[in-house]
Amino acid sequence: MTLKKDFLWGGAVAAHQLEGGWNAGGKGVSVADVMTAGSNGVERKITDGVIEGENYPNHEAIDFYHRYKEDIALFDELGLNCFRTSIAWTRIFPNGDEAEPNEEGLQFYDDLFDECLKHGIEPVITLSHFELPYHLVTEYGGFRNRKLIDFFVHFSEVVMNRYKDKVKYWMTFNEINNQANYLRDFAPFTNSGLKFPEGASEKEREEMMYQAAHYELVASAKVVALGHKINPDFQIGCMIAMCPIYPATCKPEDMMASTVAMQRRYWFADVHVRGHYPSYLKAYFDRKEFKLDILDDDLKALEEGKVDYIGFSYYMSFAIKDHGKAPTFDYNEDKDLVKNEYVKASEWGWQIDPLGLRYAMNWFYERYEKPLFIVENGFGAVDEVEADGSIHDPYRVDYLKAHIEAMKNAVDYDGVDLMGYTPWGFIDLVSAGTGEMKKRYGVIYVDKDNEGNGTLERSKKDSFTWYQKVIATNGEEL
Ligand code: BGP
Repeated sequence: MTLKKDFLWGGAVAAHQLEGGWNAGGKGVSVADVMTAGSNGVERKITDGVIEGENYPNHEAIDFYHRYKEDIALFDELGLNCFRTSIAWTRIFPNGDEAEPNEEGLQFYDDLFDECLKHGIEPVITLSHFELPYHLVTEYGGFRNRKLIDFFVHFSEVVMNRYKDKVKYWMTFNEINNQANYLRDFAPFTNSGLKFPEGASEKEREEMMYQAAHYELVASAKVVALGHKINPDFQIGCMIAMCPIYPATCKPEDMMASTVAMQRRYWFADVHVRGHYPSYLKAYFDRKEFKLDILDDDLKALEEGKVDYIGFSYYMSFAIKDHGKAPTFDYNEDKDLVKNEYVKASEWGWQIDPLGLRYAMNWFYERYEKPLFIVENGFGAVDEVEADGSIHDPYRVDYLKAHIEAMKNAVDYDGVDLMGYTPWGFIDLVSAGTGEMKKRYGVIYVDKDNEGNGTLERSKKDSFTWYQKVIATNGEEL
């Protein structure tokens, strides 16, 4: 048998993309709650507070907040032994900076985790999944402010203490490395809540991004060290968005461009796992003359808070071409990424590359020799509901199957230590990037459209039965 006997088979979601109940039970407003829907290439808009009449898809999402019992019964039927979700920070601390937590919010997750455990499903918890309390943005400037370290540590301490006997697997910041690619005001795919001052130059934005990233990494390390004190059995990981960047050709300059682009995106993992900044990043900070607030105590905290495992998402790969400049760390990958003619892409342009998953697993494992956990993978597509209510989604099965095969090869042939696999959005939910419902990842269908119409009723797609069999055979039958 390729995979471990206790392999974690699950599904992944994030609180703000499925719970709804955005102001229920004393919950405060998060960054995700002030983002309007986007679609057809139009980006999500960030409003300055919640505006009457705007469409905020996260406000209702798929109403998991009220339907979680029925949903968890379905997850059990699917055969999941773990369920990855996040704790919405604003349910526990509505503004993010309070001293005392909101008991109603804490109780909600107690009930949710009890329900999971009753069904033999282990919760896998992300502490921050693009859900920063909005108040921390308006009042403090998000993670540009050192104070956010303490707020995050306090929130984490409260929930880790409260759920120490119910949750064993934790992750700190979802896809912490995304911010390397989004140097614009608090983009949907980041946790930092950065709002750049008017007229800030590219260099200034970049410097602020590194500052925020540093504070997040220190906060994460402090939480890892604290979590290990709260319960030595805790397994606490990081979470990296992994899209390998191949050289477009074997031209040496392309190869170097790929190496440098990988450093620029994945240095976050170096800090999480090794507990210190890599040489190439220190050289870059010096060359750019960034004035970063990095204290000796911070460096000590990084050293003392190394993660136990590497959680990562994998959806696609990229390719990069040298454009005549010497590849340095400030190489502009946005301009230099090229289409890879050897792979197909999804309707949203995400390049489909199952072998890239095996490549990514090898990249992580060779570099760090730490257990890996694939905590997101999946295919966003438009599904058609037949007249009889059935949903045939062979494209989704093809995608997942090819990726699970690649993952098994990494375990079998390359000896990678793999803890589990939790496909993204295994129950349809709101897309983080676009705010759409029509970009579906689920093996469970949810009746709701982009405009918010629908009964919210759940039904099984063909891929449900397929994934059920995969789990039941521990990945032997694909
Ligand atoms: C990851 C995020 C998820 C999720 C997924 C799919 O980057 O961690 O929150 O949404 O991407 O992206 P999208 O929803 O834009 O299709």
